Amino acid sequence: MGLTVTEKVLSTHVGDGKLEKGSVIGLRIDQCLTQDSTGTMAWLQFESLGIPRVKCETAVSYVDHTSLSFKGESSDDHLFLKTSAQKFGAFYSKAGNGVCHQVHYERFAAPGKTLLGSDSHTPTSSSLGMIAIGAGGADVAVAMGGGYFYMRVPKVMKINLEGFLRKGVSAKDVILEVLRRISVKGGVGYILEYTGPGVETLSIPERATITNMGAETGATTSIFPSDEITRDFLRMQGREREWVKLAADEDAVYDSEMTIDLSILEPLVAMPGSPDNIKPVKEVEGFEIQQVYIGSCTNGSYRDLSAGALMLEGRRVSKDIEVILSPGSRQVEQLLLDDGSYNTYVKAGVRIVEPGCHACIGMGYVPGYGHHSVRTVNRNWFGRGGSNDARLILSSVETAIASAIAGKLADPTKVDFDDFDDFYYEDGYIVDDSMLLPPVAQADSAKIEISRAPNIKPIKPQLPPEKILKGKVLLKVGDGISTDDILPAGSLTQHLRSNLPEIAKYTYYYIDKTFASRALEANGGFIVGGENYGQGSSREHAALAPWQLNIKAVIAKSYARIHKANLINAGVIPFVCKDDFDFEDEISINLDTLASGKVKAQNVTKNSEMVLEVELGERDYDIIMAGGLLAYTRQKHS
Ligand code: MIC
Ligand code: SF4
Repeated sequence: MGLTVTEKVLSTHVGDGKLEKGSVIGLRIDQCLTQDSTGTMAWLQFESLGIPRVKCETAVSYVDHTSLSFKGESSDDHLFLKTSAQKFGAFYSKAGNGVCHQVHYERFAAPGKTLLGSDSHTPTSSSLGMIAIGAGGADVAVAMGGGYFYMRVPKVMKINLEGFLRKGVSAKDVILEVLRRISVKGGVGYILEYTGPGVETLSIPERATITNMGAETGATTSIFPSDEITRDFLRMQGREREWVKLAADEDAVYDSEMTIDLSILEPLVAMPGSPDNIKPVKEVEGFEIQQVYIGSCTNGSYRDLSAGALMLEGRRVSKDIEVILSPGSRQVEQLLLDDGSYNTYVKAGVRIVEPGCHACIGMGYVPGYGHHSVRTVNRNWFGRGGSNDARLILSSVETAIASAIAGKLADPTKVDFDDFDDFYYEDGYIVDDSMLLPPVAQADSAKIEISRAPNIKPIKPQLPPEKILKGKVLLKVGDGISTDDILPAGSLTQHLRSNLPEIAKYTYYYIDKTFASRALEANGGFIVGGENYGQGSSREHAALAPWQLNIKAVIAKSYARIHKANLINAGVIPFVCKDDFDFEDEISINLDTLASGKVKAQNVTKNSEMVLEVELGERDYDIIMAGGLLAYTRQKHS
């Protein structure tokens, strides 16, 4: 039986367990990435493991989410990250060098390798035929220390691409079409593997847009084969020697399958509220907007931004709205400067900000009350753009630029513009790694002192759970709660990512401002949730903050993969129960039978009994019983 690309990469990296669908494996990780808002926790956790130097082939610590340092605490975080990278043997990508995923696929991603990153959009690098997975900081810390990454072997969904994209329709429309078909839950438990004749019509940046936003389907990751296009891209980055060919065998077997005919795709947008709230642009054409934001790890590439400049050639953006551009990386910025695209943007009236996450994570350019912003980013939950009252519409760069010109939602297929042609194809891209500091040699790293400003607080000890968990339902929420709902991002909290006691005060801030103080007062209790609890960002703060507030367990209908792992790593038990609990119900849960995956619980208020389930592997159970991943890892190595 032939193999999929997924199986080919996984099979060369299984260190523990058997590569069988549904069973738990320990995966060897070649590369790790962290970024500033999850990275401080990841590096604090790495440090507490007591390992003197990273053991994976390559570790990179990026600064991108807080690169503009709205608060001094962020500058302190950057220095902590820089000195930690120097102490422990990692690369350090300075503020302004770009968004982690864009820089990583330009400078490090390599076919056939594995990458674990403390950011949910880590799959961006899978565009080059690697298995790149997003995880919580604790898992990344363990992988940096040479430990395996444990996961259940996912199923593989074949996405067969046929035909080629028409002008004005782009890779973003492909992933929006996938989301339209399978929703924000449809990828859970899967790796999405792209194949078919349409693959060779897509450049690496286009593939990266697709694997980036595959995260929004809940998939473990997405992957493209490694072909001549991959080789060309690596050659243009001066890294051709890292190329290997990877393709699925003719008789490879997939668990499910869909076909997308690129030729008949039309421009799509995700209307406010969820990345799967998809509408064809032609149905919402003329919709009033106040802002357009172009950039992010989804659409910040040279291909996208230079295509945007071609559309703006000889035109101006509407004077009724604001239009902002942020390139994905310093390399993209240099290419746009070099080929004259930057000039076009400035002349057209576009405001430009350095490469980074910015508006995507609510750090600046926060829209006003009820304002609509068309963005080329990947997420549009309420609250995501830094305000609960802003309304975000997700689109391709082409749709965003057409809308910027019109001053309202507009169809890019109606704009006449020149075809994108990669100006750098023959000679290669401008490669300047001067903002990417290489690891310090081991002999010198011993002298480096990690810089720790007062805002950087150590993590409190993880303690084993009591035999019986008692407390009240302190919060009851519905389906699709995202980690942005649990712990909002943006300027409200971004500077507090290294200070759990402080950031925990913002837990469920937009949903119930009293939650954090009530939890602290009650010395813990439970959260009751619905389906796909914890979808979205890998932010482990969304698990660590409730833990900091002494929440002992969550009882939900189902969980998103990364958040469930983060809860276990924090020692908070992710129970599943279809029964309903009411706010303030007093609950008592007996953990005696936890290892069996079923425990008895009493609803003391309603005088009823029920069974709570929890899907835990053997290692997960041991982690919970130790009080969390760090306590477990330390116990194991002592
Ligand atoms: C996001 O896009 O939600 C983030 C911000 O990049 C997060 C990480 C974080 O919370 O810092 C992610 O995607 O994991
Ligand atoms: Fe940054 Fe936005 Fe990408 Fe997250 S999704 S890494 S915030 S650009």
